[in-house]
Order: sequence, then C-alpha cells, then structure tokens
Amino acid sequence: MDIKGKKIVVVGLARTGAATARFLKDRHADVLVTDIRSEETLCHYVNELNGLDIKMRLGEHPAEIFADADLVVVSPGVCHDIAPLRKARANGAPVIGEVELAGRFIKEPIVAVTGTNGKTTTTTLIGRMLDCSGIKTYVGGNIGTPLIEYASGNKPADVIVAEISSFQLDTIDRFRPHVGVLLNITEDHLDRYADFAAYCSSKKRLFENQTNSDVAILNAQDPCTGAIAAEIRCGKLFFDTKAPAAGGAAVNGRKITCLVPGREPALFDLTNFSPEGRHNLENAAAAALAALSAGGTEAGIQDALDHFKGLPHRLAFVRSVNGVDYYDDSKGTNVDSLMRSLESFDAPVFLIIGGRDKGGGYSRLEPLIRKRAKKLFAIGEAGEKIIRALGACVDIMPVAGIQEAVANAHREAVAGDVVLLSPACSSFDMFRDYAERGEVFCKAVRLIDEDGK
Ligand code: UMA
Repeated sequence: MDIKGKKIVVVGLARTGAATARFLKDRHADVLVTDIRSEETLCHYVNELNGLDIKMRLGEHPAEIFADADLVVVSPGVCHDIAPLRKARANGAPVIGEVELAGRFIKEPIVAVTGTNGKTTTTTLIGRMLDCSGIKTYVGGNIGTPLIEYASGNKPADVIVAEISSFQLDTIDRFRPHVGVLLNITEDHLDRYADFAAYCSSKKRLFENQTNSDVAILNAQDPCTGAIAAEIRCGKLFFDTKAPAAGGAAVNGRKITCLVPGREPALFDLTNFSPEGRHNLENAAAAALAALSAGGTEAGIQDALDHFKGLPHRLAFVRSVNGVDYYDDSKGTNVDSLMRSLESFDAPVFLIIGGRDKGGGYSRLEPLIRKRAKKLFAIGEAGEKIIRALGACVDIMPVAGIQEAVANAHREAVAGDVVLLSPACSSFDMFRDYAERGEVFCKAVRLIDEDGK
C-alpha cells in the first residue's frame, strides 16, 4: 500500500488513533488527526505525538479536512456512519479502520477472534497455547494493543493472534484472517447498531475474505451460527459439538476431543484448567481448535490449559468473608455475559447490576434471576430500567454505588451465599472502564470487616 506523501486523516485520538498516526508518519504520509474531544482532554495523546509533524484538529471534525483526503483511517470508537465519514466517502476517499490498515502490512498468518463474549479470554489462551508450542506469537487488537503497533515491525512474530470487535469489522475491506473464530452472538452494542441483525452482519464480516486455504471456527450451540456458516466458503470447524466427526471439538465433562483435518485427533484434559463456568470450557475448546489450526502442538496446548488461571474481572474470585464468596465479573458488560456467570453458581446470589445501558433487554434475565438471585443491588444510569424490568420477580435495592452495594450485601448475606458484581452494562457512566469498576469492587470487598455486619 502506497502511503508516502499521501494526505491521510486519522479520526479519533486515543490508543488506536495515536498508534495509527505514528505508523503513517513513520512512512512519510501527510497526517492530520481529528477528534471531537478537546485538546485539554486529550493532552496525554497530544503530548505523545508532539514534535512528530502531525497536524491536529481537535474538538470537532471540520468538513474541509476531508475534502482533499487520499485516505481516512477510523478508530473503533468512532461510528463508521457519522456524517463526516459519509461526506469523505462521497468525495471519493477510501474510509478504512485501523485493523484494515494493519492487515495490509502484516504478512504473517492472523488468527482473529470475535464474538459477543469470551473474546479476550480465548485470544489470550490461543496466544499462550502457541507460545507454549514454541511459536513466536504477537497478541493484540481489541484486547488493548492496536494491531497497527505490530505492523510497525519492531517485534517480528510467526503468528498474530488478534481480538477483533464488531466495531473493527465495520471498517474492514480486505482483512483476511487465516483462522477466524466466532465464539457467540447475543445482544450487545445496540446503542450503536440499528438492530440485532445489523450487529450480526458486522460479526459475520470476519469471514468475508477467507479463501479455501483458511479455517472458520464456529460455535455449534449458538443459534445465530447456522445461517452464517452456510455462507462461509472455507473449511469449518465447530466447537461444542456433540459429534466432531467432520472436524471440530466436543466438550465432555472436563475433556475436549479435537479433530482437525490433517492432524492427529487430540484429547485435552481440563482438570487443571481453573476458570469457572461452562462458557470457559467452550472458550477452551475454540482456542484449542484455533491453536491446532495455526500449528500448535498437543503438548503446548495442554500446558497452556494447565496453567491458565483466567483473567482479571471475569468471574474472578476475590475473597471469602464468613462463608460468603465474593466474585468480580466487571467485564460482564451485557445481559448474556451475566446469564453465563449466574449459571455458574448453585448458591444463592446477591447481584450487583447496572451501569450505562447498551440497549439490550433485561427481562430475558427473569427466569434465571428467579432461580439464582436472592437480591439485586442496582447501580448507575440503567438502575431504573432494570427495576422496571425485574422488580416484580426479585427484591431490588437501588444504591448510589458499588461501596454501598458491597456494604449492604455483607450485612445481609449468610454463609453459603455468593456476592457477584456482574453489571450487564458498560461502566462509562461512573468509571473510566470496566477494569476501574472491578478494582473499586475488589477494594470494597477487601476492606470488609469480618467481625462487623
Ligand atoms: N471520537 C471521535 N468522533 C466520534 C466518536 C469518537 O473523534 O464520533 C473519538 C473519541 O473522543 C476518542 C476516540 O475517538 O478519543 C475513540 O477512540 P476509541 O474508543 O477507539 O479508543 P481506543 O483507545 O483507540 O480503543 C480502541 C477500542 N475501543 C473501542 O472499541 C470503543 C478498544 O476496545 C481497544 O482495546 C483499542 O482500540 C485497541 O485496539 C475497548 C472496547 O471497549 C476495550 N471495545 C469494545 C468491547 O470490547 O466491547 C468493542
């Protein structure tokens, strides 16, 4: 791709925009970055690009900067359909995302993981499985490190493992993963998509450029997968299938049987695999198929499974106080994720729920809440909507924040109960991100006085 001397507008100045601008400037493009936030708010990134001869238009996206652009590169947090981008397209400028740009410069095979839930866990696991197999691996994308940083070429790897969000898929064109993994699709991000069908269409794009030599890995139990699978041209492997006869992975208790064409059948033991919940066994099965498809060894994959302790803020055990177990699932940012977490407990649950609503429906939770929840503590902007949806089936107490929820749960819970933070909402109404929300919860739990109620 020819970049030298080209007028390129980068839209969004956070992690992705800053890394993209640096990458383009290194290749001698004429770079202009624009962001709707002010210079003051963005000072961290502005300082990072200081002295690199990169132009900036902050606080707005003025129409004139798109008028003569040769290319526009968009951050995932910027909706691909905003008016300035529509205008740029009308003027003839290609509008692509950072993942598309990175994909054009990455020569190594890419294993790309998408899905509503489990992306980060599965991406991390695949990276560890390949590492343990002696394959030099770079892990990036939506997990936190923009893929364009790899394209800068400082740390060469044999295989790239990329977590890819629907936002990133909205702005691909030729991006083609050698192995594409779709974990599941359930309602999420309906504040950004017109409807659920539009969100599914976005996820489906992971496979649109794959050819015969590539592999698609899909969830046999997911209701949305069937229609997508029918349209995929390359070899398909299903995980969580009952019969992996034609290729795939079956989960039986704590064992996974994998059949990948061209490889010996493989059996993995999950006795030492610590993450809780049925959904994590699915993630492990998908990861094993992806790692086998990318050249991972059986011994390396088993080693990674044996030593994987799970990731912070994903159904992570925090502490037991007087027989009450506290779990941090702050990354549970949608209804489906909360359902999977609740299903992991047989004990009665005091649930802390709420935050910024993402447009999904909470009434789907009713049967599970009736079965598993003792009481709900509702926080944040979505509190009232949650009370309207679930107030008739469970005792719900609105609280000002996480500390108040933890204090009340501690007062009311008895030995054998579980206190779970799994908000089913994003964190942006009260916190920087889900990690900060999880830290606040963990701190409140650590401060509980065992002797006081
Ligand atoms: N902005 C505009 N114009 C707009 C809208 C936004 O200028 O119309 C600006 C914002 O003011 C902001 C920037 O664009 O400064 C948005 O940047 P960004 O949100 O893309 O932030 P990054 O730091 O680049 O983070 C992005 C991903 N963020 C999102 O998808 C929202 C990160 O995923 C990802 O880790 C990172 O790139 C590296 O690839 C986060 C996420 O929440 C974790 N992802 C969603 C999820 O997992 O559910 C999809």
